[in-house]
Amino acid sequence: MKKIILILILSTFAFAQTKIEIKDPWIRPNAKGANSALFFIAENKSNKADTLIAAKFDNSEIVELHETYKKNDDMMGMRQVKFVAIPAKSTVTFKPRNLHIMLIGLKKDIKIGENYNLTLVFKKAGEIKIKAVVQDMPKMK
Ligand SMILES: [Cu+2]
Repeated sequence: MKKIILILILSTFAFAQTKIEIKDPWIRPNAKGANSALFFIAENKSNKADTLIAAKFDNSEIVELHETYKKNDDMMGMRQVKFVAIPAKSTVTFKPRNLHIMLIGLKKDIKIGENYNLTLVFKKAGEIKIKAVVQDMPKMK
C-alpha cells in the first residue's frame, strides 16, 4: 500500500513539471551605467503551459520582463510585463522589437564576445541557468 502511495506522489510531481529548453541566449553590448537586454528562444516541450515570472543577472541593478508595443503615434515603445506565458508544446521567441529581458543599469561594461550567466525563473520549471554570449544586433531580415 505504501508503495502505491509513493508512486502516486511521484507521478503527480512529474506531471506538475514542465520541460523548458532555452536556445541561443544573447545580450547586447553596452557601457557601465547604461541598459542592455537579453534575448533567447524558449521552447516548452511538455504538454503543460508554463510561465516566465522573473530573471536574474548579477551585473545590472534591475532586471525586468519587457514587451514592445506600438504607441498611438506609430512609434515603438516598451513596457514591463509581470509574466510571459509559454504555452504547452510551443516556442516563444524573445527578440529585438519584441519580448526581451531588460537589464537596467549595468554595473560594468558588457563587451562583444564575452559570456554571462543569467537565470530565468519559471513558475513550474523553476530556475533555469543560462550562459548568454554578448553580440551586436542581428541584421534585420
Ligand atoms: Cu525594454
